[in-house]
Amino acid sequence: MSTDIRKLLKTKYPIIQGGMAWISDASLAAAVSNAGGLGIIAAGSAPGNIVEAQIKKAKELTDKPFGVNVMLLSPFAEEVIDIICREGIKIITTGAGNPKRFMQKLKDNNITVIPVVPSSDIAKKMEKLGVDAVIAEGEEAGGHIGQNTTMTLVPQVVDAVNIPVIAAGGIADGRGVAAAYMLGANGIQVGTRFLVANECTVHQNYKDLVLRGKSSDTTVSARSTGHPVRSLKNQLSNKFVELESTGATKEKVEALGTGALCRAATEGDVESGSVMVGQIVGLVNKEESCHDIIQDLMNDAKKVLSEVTLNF
Ligand code: TUI
Repeated sequence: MSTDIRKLLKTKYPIIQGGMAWISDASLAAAVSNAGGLGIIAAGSAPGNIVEAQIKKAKELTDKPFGVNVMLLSPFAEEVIDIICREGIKIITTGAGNPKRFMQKLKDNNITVIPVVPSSDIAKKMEKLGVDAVIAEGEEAGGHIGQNTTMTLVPQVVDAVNIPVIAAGGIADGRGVAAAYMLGANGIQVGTRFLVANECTVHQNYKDLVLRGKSSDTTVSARSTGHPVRSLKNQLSNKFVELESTGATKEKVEALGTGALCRAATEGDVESGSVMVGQIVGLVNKEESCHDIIQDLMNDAKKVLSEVTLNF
């Protein structure tokens, strides 16, 4: 399906900024929207009033549309949805669960719903719920992930559903964008590369590790909880290995993760905190504006596609 996703996103370019809890705030979201992509404020596990303040701030920073990412494991998901409706947000992405319980309210408020899906079965389930598109996110991504790679997930989701598919996980340059389109995607979501955007307010210690990190520096923790998370190897990830090898309860393993992303992202404690990044981190080595990142992604995708030669 050759849908022009820009019509659905109401953007100049077919690119969504990944919703990164504790990181994608009004500053990043507005900068991405001003640069022609769809900026996203991540609600994460924050209470409604915090998300509301970020929405109001983003409205001051941009007159372009932006969205909110609802992390469905959050105890505040329902009040965040209510604020989204009240503030007139017209597009949301969801992560870490099934948005079914909110669909009626979202549709009643004419909100475009784009859930992240880790498998083609879940993509089909989401299509039946009446979502507008899906983000097929491979396990290369940072943060909470599924078990399929982007390379295998995207074409299978494309074949499984009749709604637009946005590819995510492992995309940080024009080659990745071009590859996503070759797999049948109608658009792309980028997270890790925006971590080092000038407008991204994440702690500089976090940015420095992204700039220095290689793909083999990431690991997946907390598999035993059913909510595996990809992050950079550090003191915390070693503790997860230790704890999980003793057969600790799900509750104990989850407790180790509590507050860890906030510690890294806002306090800069990148040893005892969780530095969530995707495997493409090794390719991300330059701090620049959201405008320059988006221009580079789009222009380079066109260039590499125009230069493809199939020698067979
Ligand atoms: O949500 C993300 N990435 C995240 S959320 C997050 S905060 C967090 N911290 C600790 C534990 C859990 C979350 C950090 N990074 N990405 C989108 C995503 N969604 N990845 C995987 C999924 C997903 C998984 C299962 C979506 C749906 C699903 O099941 C739906 C169903 O029908 O059961």
